[in-house]
Amino acid sequence: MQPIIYQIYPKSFQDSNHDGIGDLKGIEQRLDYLKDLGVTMLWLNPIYKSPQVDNGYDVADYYQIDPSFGTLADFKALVAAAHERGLKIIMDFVMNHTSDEHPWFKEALKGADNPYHDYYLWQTAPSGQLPNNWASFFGGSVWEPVGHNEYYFHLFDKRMPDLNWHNRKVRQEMVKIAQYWLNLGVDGFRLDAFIHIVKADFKQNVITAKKGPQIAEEYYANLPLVQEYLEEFISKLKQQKPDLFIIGEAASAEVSLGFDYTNPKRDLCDTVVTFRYFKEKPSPELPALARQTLDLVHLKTELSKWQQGLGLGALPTLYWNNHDLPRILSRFEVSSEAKEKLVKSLAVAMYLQRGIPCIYYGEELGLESLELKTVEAYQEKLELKQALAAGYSQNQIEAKLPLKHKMAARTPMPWDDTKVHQGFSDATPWLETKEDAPVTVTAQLHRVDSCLSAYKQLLALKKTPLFTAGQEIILPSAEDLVVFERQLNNKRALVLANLSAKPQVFKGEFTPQTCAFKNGDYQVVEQEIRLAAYSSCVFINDEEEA
Ligand code: TEU
Ligand code: CA
Repeated sequence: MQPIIYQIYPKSFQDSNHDGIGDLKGIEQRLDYLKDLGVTMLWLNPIYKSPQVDNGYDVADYYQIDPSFGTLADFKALVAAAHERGLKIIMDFVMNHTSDEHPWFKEALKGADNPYHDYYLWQTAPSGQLPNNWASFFGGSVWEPVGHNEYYFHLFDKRMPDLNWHNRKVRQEMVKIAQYWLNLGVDGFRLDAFIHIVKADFKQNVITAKKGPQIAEEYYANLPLVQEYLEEFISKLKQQKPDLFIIGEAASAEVSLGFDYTNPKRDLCDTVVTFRYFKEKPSPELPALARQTLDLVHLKTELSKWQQGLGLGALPTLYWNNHDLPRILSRFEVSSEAKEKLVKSLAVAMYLQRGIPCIYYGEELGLESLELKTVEAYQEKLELKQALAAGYSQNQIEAKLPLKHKMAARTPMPWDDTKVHQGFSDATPWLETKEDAPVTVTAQLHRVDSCLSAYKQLLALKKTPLFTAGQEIILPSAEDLVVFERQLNNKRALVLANLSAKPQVFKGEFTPQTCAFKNGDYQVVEQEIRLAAYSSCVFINDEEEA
């Protein structure tokens, strides 16, 4: 199965009950829009019952929908309505940790003799010391004290204790939860942070002269046993639903691990999301404030490694955005006139490659990271403090935050420029921006040259055999130019995208025939294709007819 995934951040997609929070009924109301866009699978960020310390990644009850999103009946209705339209639904599966409000953890806190104690990870340490110097991804130590020199382990927020996957009961519970949702009709899962479910021996410290806790993924990411537990988990689910779709979040995975996690000979992921595609160019600014400019050479190298390095049958994930990254447009210094052209060229450069597109809500409009109404809304206290300490003024910080912060990429979907809050809700949205988004669905829907129209055309092209099953050959090109060929039997496509403000030239042996997609301007002069700033085009040759 080769889906085209659309990622919905449920809080920000569509509110249906006037509380400013997106919900399941709201998503259901927008299914026709999604069908029309041409995507085939919806991934919902977590909607389980949760105190929302980390926007739902802190699950208090895996069997319930959080009341802010609706009810189980709403969920069933959504699945049915999606399936009626041929759209599949996958859920975010949070398997590395629970909320501290989960009943298992509340029981576990009662003491070492409680049967749930071993569902989590514990260590003791002499007074005034920590069990080791490993750092949490959310800042500070991974260890949180609970009295009597006892500590529990948390890789993310301290209110998100990590589960003990060595405990067979934990593994069984996780299978049971996934089976429950499969019974309700879901088509698969996005496995959250699965690479972290196994940790090294806690007795090991990171060797460093630096003081304080240190991030050290070698102790808590991609350890060999992860694959074993993953296979056990997925093989059990496949017994129930053989065509289940699994997309694993493998942020730090290199392509060789990508190969292992998607090995079609085993019951593992269908595809994984690596964060390695995107690298920032160095900047003199404090990291918390710098624009995350894209290193395109690095991106092209990584993409070609993933194209070549995955086993036969496994496909890379193709994406520009997700809820943990600044929106892609905010990584470019681009004039407002050129933005739409760039958005389309980015889509050409990524989604026509061999692999599984994963489109983040709003990107089809060219939505950017937006400035939030209050600094607190960024939820990044640590970096804010660092920036203030480094002498930046509050104003400087506020102006720069949207360039970097994930919360600025989670703003409400702009549906309608004629309605209050752009049609997202008639109440104040849970996350407020300083200004309305400069793009909306209604403004783009009937414009043939809008970003939205280009996405529709490109997704239709993507569904043709050449772009689904065709081989991919990445061609050498100038730094800001992406050029590749797709081949299937006698059909060939040449895809070119200029991601810069400068004109670019490609020299090749390809004789362009049919232009299947054009954005901006190009000229073919003998063996050269000249592309204007931010322009892109797709040529298709059918050699039988040539
Ligand atoms: O993100 C996890 C994630 O990106 C890390 O696992 C990553 O491996 C780490 O930062 C090192 O590179 C997921 C969700 O996408 C995120 O929104 C959640 O906050 C997080 O898990 C916790 O559930
Ligand atoms: Ca609502």
